[in-house]
Amino acid sequence: MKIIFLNGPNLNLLGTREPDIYGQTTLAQIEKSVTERAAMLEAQVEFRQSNLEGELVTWIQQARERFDVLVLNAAAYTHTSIAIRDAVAASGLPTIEVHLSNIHAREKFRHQSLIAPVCCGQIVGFGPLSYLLAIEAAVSLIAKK
Ligand code: CA2
Repeated sequence: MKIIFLNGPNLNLLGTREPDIYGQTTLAQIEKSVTERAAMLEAQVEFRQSNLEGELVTWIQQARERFDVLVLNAAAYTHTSIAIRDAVAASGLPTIEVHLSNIHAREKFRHQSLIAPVCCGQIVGFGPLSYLLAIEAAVSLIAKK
């Protein structure tokens, strides 16, 4: 089973700025813990980050060929990108939306996700644990197929 984790703009800054909102864990540390948990579940993971909307769209399009599940933290594009939503819908891949913070408890402009309606589910607000919960959800989705 292969799971791709795609991360959107500014998530490369995790652990280096605004620790009060996003914590002190870096994206590389999240990737390490996700990879370790995935190995226990006999899943393979690939982890990528981009600040570019078009690059994320291309990766989503390509993911259809090589992966069973997409885990997506589109960061700020969650709230703005019809292009990413359309790519997720077109990919036909089961997609799990994740966020570190609870977007529903933050500014109003973060309450809406354009991506949520084309996802299987949304995991928000647990910090780096959101990503580990997403692996459990991904494995369970595939097992049910
Ligand atoms: O909570 C999340 O995971 C978000 O996707 C993070 C995005 C935000 O725009 C979404 O509303 C919720 C922001 C990612 C920026 O990450 C930073 C990390 C450290 C310093 C500055 C930004």
